[in-house]
Amino acid sequence: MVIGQTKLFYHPDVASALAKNRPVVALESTVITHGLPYPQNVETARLMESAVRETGAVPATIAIISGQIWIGLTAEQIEFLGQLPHEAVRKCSRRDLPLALAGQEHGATTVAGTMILAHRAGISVFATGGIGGVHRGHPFDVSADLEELSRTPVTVVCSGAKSILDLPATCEVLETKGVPVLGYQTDTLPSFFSRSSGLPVTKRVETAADVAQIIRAHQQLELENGVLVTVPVPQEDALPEAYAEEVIDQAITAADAAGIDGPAATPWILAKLVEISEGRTVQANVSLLKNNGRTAGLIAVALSETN
Ligand code: PSU
Ligand code: MN
Repeated sequence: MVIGQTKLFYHPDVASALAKNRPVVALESTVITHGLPYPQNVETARLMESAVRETGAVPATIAIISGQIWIGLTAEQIEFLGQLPHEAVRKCSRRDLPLALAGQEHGATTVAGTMILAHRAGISVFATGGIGGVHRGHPFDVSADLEELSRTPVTVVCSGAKSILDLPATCEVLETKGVPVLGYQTDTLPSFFSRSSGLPVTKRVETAADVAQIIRAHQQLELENGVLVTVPVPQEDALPEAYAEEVIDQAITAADAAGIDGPAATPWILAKLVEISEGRTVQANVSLLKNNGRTAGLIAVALSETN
């Protein structure tokens, strides 16, 4: 039997950075194919990669193209994925990866899928927008992202989770699963479009070097779980809390009325939010993605300096 022989295909810049132990930041691809509308999705992926590069780290956007796992995409590959209709790309969490490979399909990796492949590639820092969690009103719809955070040692830099989720329940699950939730210059968990959910984080940190020290201690303990770093959306692009709550309520009510659940729920609600807010949610989304790319870059650089 052949085990552990899946080939990873690397962008040359990523291969060379990894070979030299230079800092690399993984980026997910579901946000490109299922999270934002075209062409903002492609533009945002590009801006996020630039934000990582400006810190001195190398970005590695992860996706599956025709059944091949790519660690780092070219601009052409990002454009190709970004233009595909949702239905042409499998949204890949842990359970979906073998299906995409065996079927030689195109696959976009979620937070869970990206963590698995980043870890295989030897990348320990990953930036995204928001993680999945426990869905509001659907306590048994728990994202595979939470399970992955409990079993794969990658640091995920994000802006918390959207309040399309039950945030207190999501925090409880993270605690049970042993995932430290660090607040980057904040005492409270950010709620994606807004800077605070009011819920406390496990520990506030001030700098990338502080985060790097915690990651290093975590590695020395050989803990198998992940670490979550939460960064509030930049002030100037945050949506007023009451407004964010209002559009989210409307989107969830519409999803429930339409009978949408399972993996389709998050992309459906995100698209509905863009529609209801007439695009206002997109500006906040793009802004926090760039900022998280930059923060993850700073953390990866600080981590490489603690070697
Ligand atoms: N939250 C967002 N934007 C996204 C996602 C979550 O604000 O694009 C995506 C991420 O890829 C995340 C996934 O990992 O949705 C979670 O989906 P599910 O709830 O089906 O696990
Ligand atoms: Mn879900």
